[in-house]
Amino acid sequence: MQTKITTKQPRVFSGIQPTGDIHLGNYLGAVKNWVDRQEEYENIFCVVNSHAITIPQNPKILREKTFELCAMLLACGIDPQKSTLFIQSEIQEHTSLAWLLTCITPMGDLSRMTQFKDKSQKNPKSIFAGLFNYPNLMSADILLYKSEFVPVGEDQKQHIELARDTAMRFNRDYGEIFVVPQPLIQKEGARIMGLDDPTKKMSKSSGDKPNHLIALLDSPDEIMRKFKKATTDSEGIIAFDENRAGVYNLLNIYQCFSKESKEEIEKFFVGKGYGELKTKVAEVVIEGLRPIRESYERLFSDFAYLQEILQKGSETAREIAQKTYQEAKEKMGLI
Ligand code: AQP
Repeated sequence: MQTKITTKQPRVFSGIQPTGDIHLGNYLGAVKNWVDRQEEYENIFCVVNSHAITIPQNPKILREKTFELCAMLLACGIDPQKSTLFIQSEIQEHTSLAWLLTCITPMGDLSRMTQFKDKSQKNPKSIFAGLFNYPNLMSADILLYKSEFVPVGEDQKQHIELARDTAMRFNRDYGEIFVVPQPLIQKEGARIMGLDDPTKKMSKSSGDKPNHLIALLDSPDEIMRKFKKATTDSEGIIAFDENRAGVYNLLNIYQCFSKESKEEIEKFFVGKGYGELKTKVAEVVIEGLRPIRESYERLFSDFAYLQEILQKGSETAREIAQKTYQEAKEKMGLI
């Protein structure tokens, strides 16, 4: 039997790393869904800076990016009246619980994680144990809050499956305390691909390639320029065909912003060329991101307000996290 918690609404937890510039993939795959569904859930969102250091970071930049990302989440529409927002390293129970979970997670399970394989290939000279153990920290993030749902992009599905296995293993071997979480993955936007190479997911860590990603703070001119350079194909037909990754990715992005059906979109583009497709996609993205860019400037300049929200967020989160960690620690026989 799964542990149930009695709140009015089901609880969601999700996080995002301050590893670079938040991009369209992060927004459409995760953050937009957090924002749009705030009314339905009890929401806990976290800037996961302890995850960021699984790849070497410049400490000064990491600090700046952490606060920038907090401001960006508010600019995207995270409402502090409806959601708890905090910075992961402010709550030590995340790393403490991660250790307990590390002690019950088979090495074989961790070595199957595709993110570990991808990221270690990208950084072959700096593969540290933290990167290997990343999924246990993520399980701790989720399980600490007894979250029922975890809204993420498709790339995180495997990690959530691991968190589920870990929760079930702990509950079976030490006693029922954890809720077994479920991923919440939207169909549209779940996997936004790089504009330069639509066979690879859009990723912050590929942000050094000039036309790979659209950052939420890119200027309208930059957005237009990057879309105009997006890789397509030579077929010349504008249709939702998953086998034609470049055009499919552009249409997918268009749909996320325009909210029209696939049929309406295909009808609209009948007889039009790729040049017009790219311009139209860029236009809906520019308009969709405009309010975010404007709010961000305002929010980032009010550091006292930002700190107040994060302080309150930490207090709320800490109360829940301490209680769960204490339960887990006792179950495992730690003094
Ligand atoms: N391309 C994507 N399409 C849809 N969703 C995506 N997400 C990431 N990339 C895409 C979702 O964004 C949320 C936050 O991700 P993260 O920052 O915690 O880590 P990540 O998944 O590793 O994202 P990046 O951009 O690829 O960062 P780096 O390069 O630093 O690893 C998650 O819900 C994720 O699914």
